[in-house]
Amino acid sequence: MNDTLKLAIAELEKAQSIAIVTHRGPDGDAIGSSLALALLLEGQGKEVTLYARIEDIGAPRVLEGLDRLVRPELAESAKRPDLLVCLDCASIERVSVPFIRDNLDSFHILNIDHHESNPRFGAVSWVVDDASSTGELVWTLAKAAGWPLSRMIAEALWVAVVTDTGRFSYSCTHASTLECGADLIRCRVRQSFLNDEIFAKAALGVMRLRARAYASLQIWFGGAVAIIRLDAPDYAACGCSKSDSEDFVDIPRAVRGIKLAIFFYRSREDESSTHLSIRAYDPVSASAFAALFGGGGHRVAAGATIKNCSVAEAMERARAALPAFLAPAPAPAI
Ligand SMILES: [Mn+2]
Repeated sequence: MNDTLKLAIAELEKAQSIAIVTHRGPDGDAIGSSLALALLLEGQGKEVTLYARIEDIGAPRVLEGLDRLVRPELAESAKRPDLLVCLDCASIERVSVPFIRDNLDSFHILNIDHHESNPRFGAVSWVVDDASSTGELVWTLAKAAGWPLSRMIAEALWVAVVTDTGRFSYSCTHASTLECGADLIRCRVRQSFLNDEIFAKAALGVMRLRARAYASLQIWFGGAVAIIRLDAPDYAACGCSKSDSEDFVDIPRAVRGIKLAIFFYRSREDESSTHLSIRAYDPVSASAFAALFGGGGHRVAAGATIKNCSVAEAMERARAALPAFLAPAPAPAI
C-alpha cells in the first residue's frame, strides 16, 4: 500500500465526524464515489454528512441511498466536522458547497481525486492522476482498509466507474479498473439495469435537446475541430437543465478525423457564463486548451467556464485561440 493511501486511511479512521463534498453539478463518478464513501464510513461507526443537492446531479438518480444527501445550505450552521473529504474536486473552485468553499482553510481536509490539474489542497491529498475514476480510488481504499462492500455501496461505485470509463472502454481503464469491476459484480451489482439507466435511456425533453445539439454541429479548421453549441433558450424550450447535457460533448467527439471537440453551452441556471466542455485526441491536450480559459481537467477531457460571456463570444475566443494552439511545434534547430 502506498504511503499517501495509508495516510488517507489513517485520517478517516481517526475522525469521528466526517463531512463529504464533491464537485458542482456532480456526475456519476462524483455522486457515486461520495455516496459509497459515506456508506463505507457509516459502516465503520462514523457520523457522516454528505452535502449535495439531488436536483443538481447530472446522472440518473437511481442509486439507493440518495435520500441521505444533505442540502449545501445547511453546512453553515452544522457543527464543524473532524474531517472534510473532498472527492473528485479538480480545484477548490469546483467544491459545490459555497460555505465550505469560502472557508476551506478552517477545515481539516482529505483530498481524494484523479484529475492531473488538482493542486493538492488539503492536509492529505491522495491524487492519482492516472486512476480511471474517484470511484476506483474509493474501492482501492475500502479494500486496503478491509472495509466490507454491501451491494448498495458496490452499486454506487459501479455508477462511478462506468461513468468515467465509458463502461470500461476509455484509455483510463487499467487492469486494476477491471479488477474493481469484477469485485463489484461479485457484490451482486445490477449492472444491466444500472447501465441502461445511465447509457441507454433519456427523457423525451433530453432527446429533443440532443436533436438541437446535433443540428448545431460545425466543423472548423479543415476538419481538425468539431463543435456544438446550446444556449439558454434551447434548454428552456426542451424543459432541460445543464445536467441533462453532461455527455453531449460526445457528439462532436464522434466526428471522424477531428483532434479537438468543444461543446459550448450557456444554461438556464447561469445565464451570465458560457461553459466549454472539451475532448481531445492525442497529441492534442484538452486540459491545455481549457487552461487558456482558466479551466482544467485531463489530457483527453477538460472543461472551462468563461464568466460574463455569451455563447457567440466564447466561440469567437476559442476560434481565435486555435491557430496558435494547434500549430505544430517548430522543428528543433540543428
Ligand atoms: Mn471523476
